[in-house]
Amino acid sequence: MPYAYDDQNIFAKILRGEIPCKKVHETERSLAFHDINPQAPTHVLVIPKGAYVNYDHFALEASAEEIVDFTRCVGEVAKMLGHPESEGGNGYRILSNAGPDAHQEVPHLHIHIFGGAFLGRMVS
Ligand code: DGP
Repeated sequence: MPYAYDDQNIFAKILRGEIPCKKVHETERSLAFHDINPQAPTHVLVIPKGAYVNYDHFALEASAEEIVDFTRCVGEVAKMLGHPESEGGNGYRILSNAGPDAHQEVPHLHIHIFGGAFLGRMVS
């Protein structure tokens, strides 16, 4: 089944400037902004500017330039926020929900970055 991207999703509207966001960082191909409903002291979302539904869509169909830009943007944001241990921080967590079993709410790829508190252990 081909990937079906809905350009009326909320992050597509943020990218088009139709609704506001609290921007943290922007690169040529990616945007990072604060989550509207933070689950940790730091809760930032990083999205590619391209129309990708989820991680597998992006990983399999995005260009090398988009993948490098997005991956770097996540790292840059973590660093800007001071969370990596190499920055004197205490660490952080990245997460991406894909599809109904993971309770993906917004059908545009986003990586959550959580930090600023002990985050507990995830199910593994
Ligand atoms: P997920 O369940 O992984 O699809 O998470 C979607 C996240 O998006 C959720 O943590 C709340 C956040 N969110 C939803 N609508 C908005 C919005 O309009 N602005 C911002 N900044 N975040 C939003």
